[in-house]
Amino acid sequence: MTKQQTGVSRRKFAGLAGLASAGAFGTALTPWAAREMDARASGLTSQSLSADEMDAFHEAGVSAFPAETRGKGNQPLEYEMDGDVKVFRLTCDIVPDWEFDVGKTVEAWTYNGTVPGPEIRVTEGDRVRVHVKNNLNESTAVHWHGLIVPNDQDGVPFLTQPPIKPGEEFTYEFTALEGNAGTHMYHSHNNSAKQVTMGLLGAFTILPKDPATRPSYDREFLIVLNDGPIGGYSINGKSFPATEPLVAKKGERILIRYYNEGLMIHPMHLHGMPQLVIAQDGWLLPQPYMCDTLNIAPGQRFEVLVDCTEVGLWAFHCHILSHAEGDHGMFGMVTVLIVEE
Ligand SMILES: [Cu+2]
Repeated sequence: MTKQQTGVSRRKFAGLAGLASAGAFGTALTPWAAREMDARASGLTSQSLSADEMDAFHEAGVSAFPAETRGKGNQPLEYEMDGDVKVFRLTCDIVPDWEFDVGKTVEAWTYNGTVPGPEIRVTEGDRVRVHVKNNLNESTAVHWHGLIVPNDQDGVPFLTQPPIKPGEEFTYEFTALEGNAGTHMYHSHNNSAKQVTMGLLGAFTILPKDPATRPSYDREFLIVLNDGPIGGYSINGKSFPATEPLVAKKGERILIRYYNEGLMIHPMHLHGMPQLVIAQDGWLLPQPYMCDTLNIAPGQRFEVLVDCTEVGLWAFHCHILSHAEGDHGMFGMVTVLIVEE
């Protein structure tokens, strides 16, 4: 199995999509972003746009995909060994200009400067220690969502621990229990409707000690959903066309790990090939099932396998359509599965 792929360039995507010559996009991005922002600022609606103007906005968005932006979440969090303990460090930091779409920035509350925060990845049986430093101007705490931990490590202020006040540090320590493998997450559990949606969230993966206990795959992708103040409807902290495509080769089996860190449900619809749902909230299903649209509620995680049998550019989006497309084209929870020959 391999870790998440590196991105496909905008130039390459334009070529695959049969859009105007790839070279034309070398300078298209900034004018597109400017035009898009002007249009929204001036309140243009479909009533005031001609069909050609609407088409131009839609084409421009796809042409800009995958648009490059500053900052990338889900990067593996490095650790140090202290004896047999894996020691991680998280710092809660405010980033004043998280770029969720081209030229569009917003204040984000982050772990280690990105949304989502870095991915913590351990193996069943690992002893884990996480130092959390709070550089926010309000208290926080970290909850290990989906992990079976001792009660005093569960991260709920006043219920299981004192809050981590501004400037303070708190250390969590627990064992990733055998049997608790799967797709989990970590996030703030203090003033959480604000702190989580502002960006204090991340993926926590527990790999099985024995790989044979879970289905195998060729590549994997993380899709962290959010619907708060960080750019609205987002995938991995970005809004289309700044989302990343999933890129696979024909014949490969990919694993998609979903996480809903938002406040709304998001039915994620993949064109072209079915999703085989194998796990919910980390737990392997006794009977995997096929679907093309998987509804994901806040707090839920799912693992699905997709057999990439069909070559092409397959739209992949939330099917609450107002989370994905408007008069000015696709935005928000939209990406593309690219299956290459
Ligand atoms: Cu949605």
